[in-house]
Amino acid sequence: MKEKLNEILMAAKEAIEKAKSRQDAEDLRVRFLGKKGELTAILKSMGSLSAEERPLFGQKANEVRAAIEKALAEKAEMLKKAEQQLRFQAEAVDVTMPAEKQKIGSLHPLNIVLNDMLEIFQSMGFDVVDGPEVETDHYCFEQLNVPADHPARDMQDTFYLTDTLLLRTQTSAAQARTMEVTKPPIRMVCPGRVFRADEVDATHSPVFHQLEGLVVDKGVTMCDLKGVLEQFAHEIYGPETKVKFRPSFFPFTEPSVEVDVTCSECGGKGCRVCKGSGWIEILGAGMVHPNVLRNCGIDPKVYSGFAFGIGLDRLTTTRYKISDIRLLFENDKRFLDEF
Ligand code: 2NM
Repeated sequence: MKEKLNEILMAAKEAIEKAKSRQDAEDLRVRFLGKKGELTAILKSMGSLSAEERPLFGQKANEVRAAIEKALAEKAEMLKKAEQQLRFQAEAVDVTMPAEKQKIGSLHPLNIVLNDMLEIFQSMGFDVVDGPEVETDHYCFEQLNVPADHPARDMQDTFYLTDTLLLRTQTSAAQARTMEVTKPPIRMVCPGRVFRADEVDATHSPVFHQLEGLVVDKGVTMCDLKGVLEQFAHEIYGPETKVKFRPSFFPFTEPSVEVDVTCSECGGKGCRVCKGSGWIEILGAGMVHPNVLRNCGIDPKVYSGFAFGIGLDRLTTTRYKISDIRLLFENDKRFLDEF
């Protein structure tokens, strides 16, 4: 029977050695030490032993039980440490790994172009002025010498909110407001959204962007206009760019001009972008009409001025080779991410 006890101890030690999980260890505890376990079974057969043998056997059985318990406890501790080790490895954070790239916003292409333009004009001493997008026909048309029967005032072309309120068709409405309350010299640019009832296609949008400029002072001439706008064109398109002034007509200026620059795509040779002409129209300008100055309370006999209007949208689409103006307004993240 003593041998039997030794066999149980050996078998238990071997099995415990091989246990791979805490559940395995628990199963072994039941198998060897449980109520129906092997050690209990053999203790139950103690009755067949003699009175001398019994205490010896009992002592030996207790030693075996203690040894198995100790082996199980040690194994359990080992398995717990191993499991912990695995968990630590799985949860480990490598603080030397490069961080995930932070996504920071970028400027909309229109704002990149606008910032460039504002910097150029601010460096020439222009103030930047804001105005309301909802305007009156008084400031948008009357003060700017646009006659009542002018097609621009038609319902077909302008978004009217009421008889007299409308979405501004040009930012110069804000300049009329400034002229009314400011004694010259005035040097200002007005950037902003403007609205016209256009059909939408790849080159037209009912919402677009302008930057209009105005200079009023004593003795301002067409030479000043040419100098400022040539400087602007050279800074935007490069110093080798040629600039051409063509006679034109606007109700708010007299004389009026349109300004072309040599095509930045082909350098003036003629290509698809400039439709073979070698030139691209970039802005309209002129000497402020005496009626406009007078309407706004400035004496045209004392003061003169020049003004200009530049579209931002075409400048932006040609600079970044954007094929469709609608991309500027759709807020498609894939498009915006390219800037
Ligand atoms: C243009 C073309 C020519 C213009 C006129 C004025 C103001 F306020 F002085 F009357 N501001 N901007 C103007 C002149 C705008 O856009 C193509």
